[in-house]
Amino acid sequence: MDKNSKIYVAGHNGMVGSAIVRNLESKGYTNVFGKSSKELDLTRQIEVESFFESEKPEYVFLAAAKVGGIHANNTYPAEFIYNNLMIESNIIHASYKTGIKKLLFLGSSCIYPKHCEQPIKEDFLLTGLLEPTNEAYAIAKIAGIELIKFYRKQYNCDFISAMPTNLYGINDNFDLDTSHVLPALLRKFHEAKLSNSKEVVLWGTGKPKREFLYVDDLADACIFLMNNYSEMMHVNIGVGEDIEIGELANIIKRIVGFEGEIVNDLDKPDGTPRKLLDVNLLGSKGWTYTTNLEAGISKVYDWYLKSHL
Ligand code: GFB
Repeated sequence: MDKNSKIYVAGHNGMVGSAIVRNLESKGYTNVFGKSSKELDLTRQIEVESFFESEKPEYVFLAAAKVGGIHANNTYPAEFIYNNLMIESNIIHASYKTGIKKLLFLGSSCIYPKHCEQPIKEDFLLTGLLEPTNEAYAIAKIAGIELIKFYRKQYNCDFISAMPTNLYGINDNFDLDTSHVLPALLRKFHEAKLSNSKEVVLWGTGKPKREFLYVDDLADACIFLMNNYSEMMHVNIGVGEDIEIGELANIIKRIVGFEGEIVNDLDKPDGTPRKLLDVNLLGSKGWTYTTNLEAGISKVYDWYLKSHL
């Protein structure tokens, strides 16, 4: 990408898209733009095609998606599969039709089989059954990877895919029904501290392990890939280590300064036991993360205090 290339970030108001915009602007890219969902409904093919025809972006970051935590994925599977299939199909096809220079599609580590060998290498995709709580979302994201692969194969499009591990950061969703674990726990511990509650409820056993990547690191990796990677294989993005949810809860409890107890709600699902990514492919290209988990959580908590009070 040149500093004045026309760059469209689909999903620029979300946690990932806004981090990509921040990173591009900090690197001196001057022609970065997005469209809100009110201005452009990405599930409508006609709207997306006429937007691409008139705007003619050169580079596209496909960070628009319907996303959510374990409960949202499990409760609204039709919405997760439909919206994600439509958004990615429309953008990828319109990008092909208007001949853009390059596109990066973002998936998720939940595309891999539930009982995958760990750490998970890129080529373990489609080697086993998926985790049921997020099967709808995973199938949509797998379809996105395959679209990217086959548009490259048949039409020679320079389209690539990146698979981030569990993400967190500023502009995250803090709604307790639909959020992921990290923002949910930050909010629960914070509110429990303010109200002098004796306990905070942790869903499930606390035993599953998750890998967490700060969203500004993810954005940096996406721009790195856009500038340095043009191959068929999707690329894992992560930190290369994971922790138990119970341990994560203790870290957040300490950062927030809550002094009560943590109790488990065993009626809530654990989800997949573990999904640690093998990040050697990205490492071999020369990229690694910089924000460690505690520093990242502290940044998000500072931001949360400023923006939610
Ligand atoms: O982050 P999370 O919702 O999603 O949950 P997944 C991770 C783990 O944290 C699960 C536990 O074992 C949850 O039961 N957990 C404990 C909590 N307390 C809470 C809480 O208060 N809220 C939430 N949300 N979880 C999602 C997928 O899976 O991860 C998506 O459903 C996507 O498709 C995303 O892949 C990255 O890591 O289980």
